[in-house]
Amino acid sequence: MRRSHRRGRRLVALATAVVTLPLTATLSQAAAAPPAPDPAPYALVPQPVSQQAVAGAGFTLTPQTRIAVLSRDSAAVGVGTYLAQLLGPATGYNLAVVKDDRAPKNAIVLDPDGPKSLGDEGYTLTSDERGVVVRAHGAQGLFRGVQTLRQLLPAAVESPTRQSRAWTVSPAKISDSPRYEYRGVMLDVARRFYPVAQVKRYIDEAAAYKINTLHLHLTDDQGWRIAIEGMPELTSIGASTQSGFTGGRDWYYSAADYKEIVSYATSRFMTVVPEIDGPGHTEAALASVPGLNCDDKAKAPYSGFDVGISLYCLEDAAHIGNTRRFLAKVIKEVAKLTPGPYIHLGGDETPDASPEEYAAYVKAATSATTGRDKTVMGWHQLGQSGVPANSLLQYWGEDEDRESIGTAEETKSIREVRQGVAQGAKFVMSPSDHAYLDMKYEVATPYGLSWSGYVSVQRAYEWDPTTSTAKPDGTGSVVPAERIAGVEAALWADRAYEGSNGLPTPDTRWPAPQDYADYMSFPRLPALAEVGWSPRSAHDWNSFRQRLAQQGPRWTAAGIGYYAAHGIPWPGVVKTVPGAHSVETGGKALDNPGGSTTDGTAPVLWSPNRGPNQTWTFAPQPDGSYTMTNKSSGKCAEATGAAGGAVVQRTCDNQTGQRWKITPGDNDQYTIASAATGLLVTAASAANGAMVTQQPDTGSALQHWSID
Ligand code: TNX
Repeated sequence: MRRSHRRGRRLVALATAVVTLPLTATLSQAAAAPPAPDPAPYALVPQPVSQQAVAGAGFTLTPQTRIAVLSRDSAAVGVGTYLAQLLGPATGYNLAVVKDDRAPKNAIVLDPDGPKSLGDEGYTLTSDERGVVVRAHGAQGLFRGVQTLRQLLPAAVESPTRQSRAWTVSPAKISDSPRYEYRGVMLDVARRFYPVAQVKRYIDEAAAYKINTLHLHLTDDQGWRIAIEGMPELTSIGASTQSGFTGGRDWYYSAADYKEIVSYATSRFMTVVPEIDGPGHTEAALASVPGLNCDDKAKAPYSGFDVGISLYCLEDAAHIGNTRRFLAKVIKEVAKLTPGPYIHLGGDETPDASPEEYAAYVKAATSATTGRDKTVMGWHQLGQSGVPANSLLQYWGEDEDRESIGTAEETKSIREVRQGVAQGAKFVMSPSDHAYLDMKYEVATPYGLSWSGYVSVQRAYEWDPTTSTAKPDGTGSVVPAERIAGVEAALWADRAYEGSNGLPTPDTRWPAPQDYADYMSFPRLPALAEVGWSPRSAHDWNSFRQRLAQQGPRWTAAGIGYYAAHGIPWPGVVKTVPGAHSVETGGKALDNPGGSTTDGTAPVLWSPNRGPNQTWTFAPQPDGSYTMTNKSSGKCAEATGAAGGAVVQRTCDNQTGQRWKITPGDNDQYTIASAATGLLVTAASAANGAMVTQQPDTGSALQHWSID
């Protein structure tokens, strides 16, 4: 990775003579700078625990290359077959998978009899001219290692059609294992129904980044998506709606469909966690089963966009009994179809439930679950009522909750987490302001919501499970580190339509669920996958963005409609300083507060959203400097006074006080110096609201800005 940084800087420095500054090197420009010897020309996501340089050319596949599985174990042989199928379309090779071959030559060797110390998912991978060896303790570790092997091949290997080129595996020596055992992604198939084929495709996309759990949000107000024996209304009525759609006939998974999803997931070493949400988010059940309502009348099927609107009737013993019998039947059937250990019981957003009603639900749902030998999973709200000690709670609070920790006014979320911890529960971290894939990336994102802020790729990456329930300074975690089972990205689908800054109109465009999923998940799902897999010590945004950029061509080859987010040096994309940009340091953007149009207003730092008040147009001046005009105000950034003077906005006058010299540095970042004072634009801190002044060059990171 080091090389590409250096290469970028060199080229940018050369280019300062001309007015157009490339922010990233293009492939043709790269040829101009002779590359230094490169220990790791490949870019892996998630970053492995360790990788060593290996000299030499790497292993080139031929049609005769064999996939040699050093075992007769059917699961291990299955990984071999999977690998052959993965490599087949693009290479055009029909690679032979051989069992128990003891002296393989010209082979990719898969050895499932590696040391137990590798754990269930760890592996080692060595590749050189002679071949490739992936070693693990069992088939699952081989499967994870094969995902790494994929990324050592050219991006074109992901193409579904034959590409004629050499297929060389980069030389490498890798040793790897996950940080967390639970690395999940949730699909909201209740608000938008994903046909089986689209779920399978998503499983493959997620497995490529070593995600090992698929949480299916099967029921919500807008739809019930799983057939339950003996209750045909749940699907004939409850599955006839989606958010924004009515009149469906087959918007649910039959038992056979669900089994097909589960077995496909199993073949990708992924556990399916089915969620039956309650006691809220139950309008579809209430529309199907009259006795779940207090007036014993079925509700009308719901296709709207609200949350927190529904509740099972838990007011009296008779209705509690109805709910209990209903849940017992549903959970029995779901447990029967689910080989994985968990049933997710929801528990979120029940504004109208009294503590007694909520507790009645939790009691009914948890006893139905443990009665079928399944482990209870649920949103962290379940902590407010008695849950079994081995329960797994999913935390979805945000940075604001962290600010309340240890104060007299801890938020409800933090109090519920404390209760869950006291009961012995473990936790999966899905902080909504980092891990919710339905949050918009930025103001202009066509789908999604922003109630938890904008979740840029950097925000999806820059967090840590051990501090998601800690104070802002990282101390005092409410969940002890040993109770953290892992992380989960959640792709809700409330607003899976274009133009979702408002509610849909007759002209609204509805993307196929898979297009929505691709766009919202890539590149953020790989960011979250790295948070869950890679050691904390490997966590580094600059390294990640360089490696992530190299995944882009893989997604293009695979037909994944990803969002080419700003801030990532996608290969072949040339960025220039002239034009409109977000100007960022410390993960925060230069922001004209409230889009002020007043002369003298000082921009501050704020969470990036790429809205007009965070958009600055750089216009080149004859002396090589730039003016910076804010898009919301049309005013120019101006230096006031000497050292320590604020940067303010003022009506553009084209004087030197409004001209800025842009100088490239490391990591595609720049210093911005006043042409009048020579001082650098400097942020006081990386906090929201931090002042921005001019200061002498101190080398501080808060004097280095990305202009993207
Ligand atoms: C909150 S967070 C929900 C979902 C919505 C989501 C939209 C949580 C457990 N529930 O019902 O789909 O926000 O972002």
